[in-house]
Amino acid sequence: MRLEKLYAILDPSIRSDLSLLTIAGRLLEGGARWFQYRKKSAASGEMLADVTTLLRAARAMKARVVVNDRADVAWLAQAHGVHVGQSDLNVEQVRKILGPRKMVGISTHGLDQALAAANTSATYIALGPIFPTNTKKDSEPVVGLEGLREVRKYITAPIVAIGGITADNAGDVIAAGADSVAVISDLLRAEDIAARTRLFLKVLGK
Ligand code: TZP
Ligand code: MG
Repeated sequence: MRLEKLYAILDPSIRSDLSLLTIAGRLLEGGARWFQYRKKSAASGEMLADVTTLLRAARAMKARVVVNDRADVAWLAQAHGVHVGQSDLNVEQVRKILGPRKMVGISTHGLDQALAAANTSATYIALGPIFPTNTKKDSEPVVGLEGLREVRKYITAPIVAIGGITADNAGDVIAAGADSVAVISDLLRAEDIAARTRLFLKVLGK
């Protein structure tokens, strides 16, 4: 499965002045075509409604939506996949629910976890935080570009780098071996989200 170079993480808590659909619309306008819905505080019913709305907008632009954590919500909404962390349902459990064709991604924080993930049917392996970030309060120690290079040596599966990635450092992250970059704050906090998205895609060579 070919992955987009930019993975926009839709965490609406970052931009409480804008609706989820407004944020998604601006990202789509800027050219983003791969999203993760991540709303830690939402009740299940709200998540399903959000993902359904998001999918309608995304599908019109041939964009994909992955749901953080929740295979039940992803299945009911017929989203494109699920992203799990180290303590969530594991990749094969999610795959049992979603089937072989959906995307299942997993967060890893270093070489050991990335190697373990490479032995699963994960569609992509997220690695991070690459740089310090304030967005995830309980984040693991920084992996760094050096850590990313090391993981790249051993892993052929697509690597999605995450954590502290900006339009300024995204080029270095790709040069260090990432296939894609996952971004929250540098996209969502931008005054002009569509313009920031365009800048990212330019830096990423898209
Ligand atoms: N996982 C590792 S770092 C992180 C997540 C969800 C947060 C990334 O956010 P930002 O704002 O792009 O640093
Ligand atoms: Mg999780």
